[in-house]
Amino acid sequence: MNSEEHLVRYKMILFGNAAVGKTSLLERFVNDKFEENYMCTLGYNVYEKLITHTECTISLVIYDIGGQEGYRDLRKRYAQGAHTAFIIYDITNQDSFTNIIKWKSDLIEFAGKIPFIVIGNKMDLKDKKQVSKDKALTASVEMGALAFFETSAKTGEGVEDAFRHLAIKTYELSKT
Ligand SMILES: Nc1nc2c(ncn2[C@@H]2O[C@H](COP(=O)(O)OP(=O)(O)OP(=O)(O)O)[C@@H](O)[C@H]2O)c(=O)[nH]1
Ligand SMILES: [Mg+2]
Repeated sequence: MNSEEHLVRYKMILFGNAAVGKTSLLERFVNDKFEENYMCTLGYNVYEKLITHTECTISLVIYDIGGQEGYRDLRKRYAQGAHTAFIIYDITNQDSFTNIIKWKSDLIEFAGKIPFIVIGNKMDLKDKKQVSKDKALTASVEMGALAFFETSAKTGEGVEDAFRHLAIKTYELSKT
């Protein structure tokens, strides 16, 4: 069987504080674009991207929901039935890192115990870095994340790797 014949579809959600770069990561990954001006996501948007793996093609259907507190009910609704997730912070914003614990508990409450990866975004802003890689890696392991990646939606560094890693790991876990 070749990979096109075997299509697997996963619903993915992105959790993290407002302005950490959820929409920017998706725009880079799906459309290879980057926008400097911040436009907070009003409600939600849905993206789809195919990932080719040796055994199958994985379709990621990705829900990008605004990170503001007021969207909690919307997040709860759209997180239902999700198979996999990113929990994202901004490496230049300590508060966004402190909150990843809260995002993980929302994830479990809304979607159950699904696989997730922790992402430290905006790695291009090295001069403004507030959260060390070591600290974030330790926290990710303690939280039970599948992996930890630093990314830049601006330069594209790490973005493709992070999405691919999550999609393939989610597929491998579904076989066990
Ligand atoms: N330098 C830099 N800026 C980034 C990066 N990712 C996002 N930004 C900027 O950060 C701001 C917020 O990005 P968004 O992608 O809108 O953030 P969001 O998490 O979707 O925010 P909400 O929709 O409000 O939840 C924008 O001004 C982006 O240009 C990055 O990797 N590097
Ligand atoms: Mg957004």
